Amino acid sequence: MIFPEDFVWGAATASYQIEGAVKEDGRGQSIWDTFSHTPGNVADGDTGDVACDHYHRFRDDIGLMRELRLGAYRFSVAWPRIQSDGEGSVNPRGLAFYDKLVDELLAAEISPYVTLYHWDLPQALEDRGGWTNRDTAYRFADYAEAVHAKLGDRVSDWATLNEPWVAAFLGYGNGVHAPGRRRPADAMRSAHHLLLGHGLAARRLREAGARSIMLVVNSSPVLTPAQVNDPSAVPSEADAASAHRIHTLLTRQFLDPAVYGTYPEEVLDAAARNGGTDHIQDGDLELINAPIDLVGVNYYNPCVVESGPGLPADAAWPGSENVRFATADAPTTAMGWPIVPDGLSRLLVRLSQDYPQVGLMVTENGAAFDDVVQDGRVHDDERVAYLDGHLREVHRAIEAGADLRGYLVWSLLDNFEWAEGYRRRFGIVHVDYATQERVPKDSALWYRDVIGRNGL
Ligand code: IFM
Repeated sequence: MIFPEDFVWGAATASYQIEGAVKEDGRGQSIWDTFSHTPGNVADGDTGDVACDHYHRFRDDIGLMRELRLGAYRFSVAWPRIQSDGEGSVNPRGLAFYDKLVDELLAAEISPYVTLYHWDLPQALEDRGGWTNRDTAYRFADYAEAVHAKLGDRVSDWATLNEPWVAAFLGYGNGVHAPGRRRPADAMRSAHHLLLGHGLAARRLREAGARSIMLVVNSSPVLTPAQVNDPSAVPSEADAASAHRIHTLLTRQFLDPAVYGTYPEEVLDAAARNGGTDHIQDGDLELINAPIDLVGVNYYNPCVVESGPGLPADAAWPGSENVRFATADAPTTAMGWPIVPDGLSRLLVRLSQDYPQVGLMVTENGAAFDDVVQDGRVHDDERVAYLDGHLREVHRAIEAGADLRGYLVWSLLDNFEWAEGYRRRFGIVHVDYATQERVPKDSALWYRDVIGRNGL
């Protein structure tokens, strides 16, 4: 299975999950600092204070990337390093870190893919309402422009937001993520303001000459239990309606406005029944509909649902009345997430049909397992099988016509897995948090060979 000649192979990380150095060089506080330091929010009381200490070890980490033959590295910029309070003057010491990172990557012939927002909102903005406040979208656009002004001469590939569904609905809906708010109405407002921030930032980036701009979403095919192992299974009308509704809330809520400048009716209806739609102002959809080049797809597992008459909406899913979230008949990762590799090809083919005017890139895919170091090696056969299975489906989607530009594994390093802390290891490189020693797992060596062959 050989991939297209210019197919991009790489790995992804995010600032708060790996950098540490939370008080260095003028970095302000983020909502994840506040949230993780609040007892009860994160497993084992873990925080990102030190994480993988990548802020100090990035040169060695790039050395590892080079050994693994990565062609691309997707990282995120910590907004509070650039503007400690989320607005106003730009902190040159914060920018200097990313400046060095980019130079070092380019020297190693690795293309930088910069994500501007991977959830570490400056706390000062949260204190003024966070993403429920329309003004945050405008502050985000200013920040995006400032980062582009520093890095844009060397970085061509930009992502505005990572997984706005997670930021809005886990952050403001069920409170599992920072800032830990639990109001469906806040989640709906936040989702809209995140999209507005995306559109405003995308326009500024384009005006400043960015070559490629993408929006990264967490997307999944939404299946009924029978469809998990049998794509041809025909669901009942009620189950199909539930699947359609969840697909709309998860994926179309973000991609329809970004790509077509429209909201699906179900989304407007969910907003109307959760706080109202006043926050959606005339002209917003035109702003959100800024031209983008790519949609970044983060895929881990399918979403499995069936209908359940009279069920109340899930806190993370306003608008999901009458839907029951079900389990898939499939093996699971250490996160308890079902492993369904062909969910990825089903998803990519569908997205390429629904949004044919944009290209696609798998910007995250990977799995957590309970890895152990034995005699200096990590034999993570399950992860190799997971990645192998999913890459076959990526290839299948390309053959089926999806305009798929690349694949980035999540993640380069074991890291701070949000509310799960450090106990969940997603890396292809093992990190010993006591010593900061890095050990490439068998999956990393396997991936290096896949990249070398440009195929499986
Ligand atoms: O670790 C996260 C990442 O930050 C966003 N996408 C999903 C990953 C695994 O949960």
